[in-house]
Amino acid sequence: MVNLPGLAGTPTAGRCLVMGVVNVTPDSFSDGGRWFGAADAIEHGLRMVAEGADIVDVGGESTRPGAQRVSADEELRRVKPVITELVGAGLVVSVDTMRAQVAEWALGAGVSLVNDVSGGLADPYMPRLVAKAGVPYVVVHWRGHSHDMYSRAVYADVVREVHDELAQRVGAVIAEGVDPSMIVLDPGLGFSKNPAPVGPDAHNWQLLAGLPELARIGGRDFPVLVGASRKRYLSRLFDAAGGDQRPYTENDAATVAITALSAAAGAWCARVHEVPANADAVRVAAAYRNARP
Ligand code: PMM
Repeated sequence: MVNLPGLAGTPTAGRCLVMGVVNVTPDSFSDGGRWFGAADAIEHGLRMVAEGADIVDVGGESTRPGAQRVSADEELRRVKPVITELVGAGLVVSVDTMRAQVAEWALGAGVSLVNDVSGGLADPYMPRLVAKAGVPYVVVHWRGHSHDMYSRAVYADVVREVHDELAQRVGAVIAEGVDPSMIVLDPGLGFSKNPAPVGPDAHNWQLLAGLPELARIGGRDFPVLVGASRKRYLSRLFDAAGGDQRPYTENDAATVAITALSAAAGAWCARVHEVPANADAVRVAAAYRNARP
């Protein structure tokens, strides 16, 4: 994997970056409703940066399993005041959206990168727009919208298939004009992945273990963003009965462990809900990497 490149518009820290999540949604699985009001969301973003986040990721559409889509107007209504204020405060802000219309507004407002969980599949206008803006583009592995994504969690070899599908997306977005040096790859943990903790269907775990392989496409090592925070596969790991009972908010310590492992493996950025311990973890991983022969 790439050793921490400085992508245009994002901080170069010599370590894995920390992206703090601001979901301006009433229904995200991980923090639904907590930051739905603009004032709360703005305060949350500012606090995360004070706690050590390098980037703040603002999204107005929930992608939790089973979620139905909101309109573009509603998505814009949610994110506009938050992005405006956070960019105005001098933060490095990314917009988490699958819609070119929302990304276009956000780019005009000064966001530094576009985080598209569909990797350009949900809106065919997105890659060209991002190419024109010349900002980093987070291309996430995705097989379809959230309302029925678990039906698509079928893989014979998840690392190879996610790699190959990401390679297709990389080819497609480059064909639309995106500069390869602006592409960040993301395995899309939880998106059409089985949350099983062990066995052949432990897709999220296999992807985490295979990050360096995933990132190498066409002889090039792309930077990788890992969005592991609080997700359902973590709950499943700790639920002895194999169900899904542990609340997402109790997965923060496990998230920190994943951040440390991913950062030690060379990840470019970790997207998290609770910043302080993850900000420590990326520094621990950097010291560990620097000490290696
Ligand atoms: N996951 C969610 C939303 N946005 N963006 C990227 N790049 N990677 C992810 O894994 C990702 C994402 C869903 O989680 P949330 O509801 O906690 O934001």
